[in-house]
Amino acid sequence: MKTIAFAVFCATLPTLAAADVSVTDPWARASILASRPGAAYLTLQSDIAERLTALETPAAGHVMLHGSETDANGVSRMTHIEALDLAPGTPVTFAPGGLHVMLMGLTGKLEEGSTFPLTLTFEKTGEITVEVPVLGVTATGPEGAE
Ligand SMILES: [Cu+2]
Repeated sequence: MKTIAFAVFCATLPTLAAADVSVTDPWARASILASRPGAAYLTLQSDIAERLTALETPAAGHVMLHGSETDANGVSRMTHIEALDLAPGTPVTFAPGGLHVMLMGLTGKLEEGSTFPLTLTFEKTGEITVEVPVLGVTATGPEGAE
């Protein structure tokens, strides 16, 4: 019996090894009102050339990938990014004032101390779901929880 179980385990290994993308340090900032969009941040790294094509969460009706740009007058505005390309071995860190996951149409206030699942869809790797902790309203990163 043990031999058979081992053989099955080996046969499934190539599928597991296909997870070339890592999604780390997810976090979101607590929202004051559910009527305002929320924002979530994380770090992506891929061993292969990858592309993030979609994001989804039960916490929001519509999820968008946004960047931030500052124009010649120093006014910053958000830009919608259709798909994010990942170069092999180069981590991409989302942060306030830069790349962020925009959560439109929140189904409820993002309460500090709670978490919500966020599913990212990659062109080759497929779906990866992470649990996003909600930090305080003034948090600036995963270490700024206090
Ligand atoms: Cu935005």
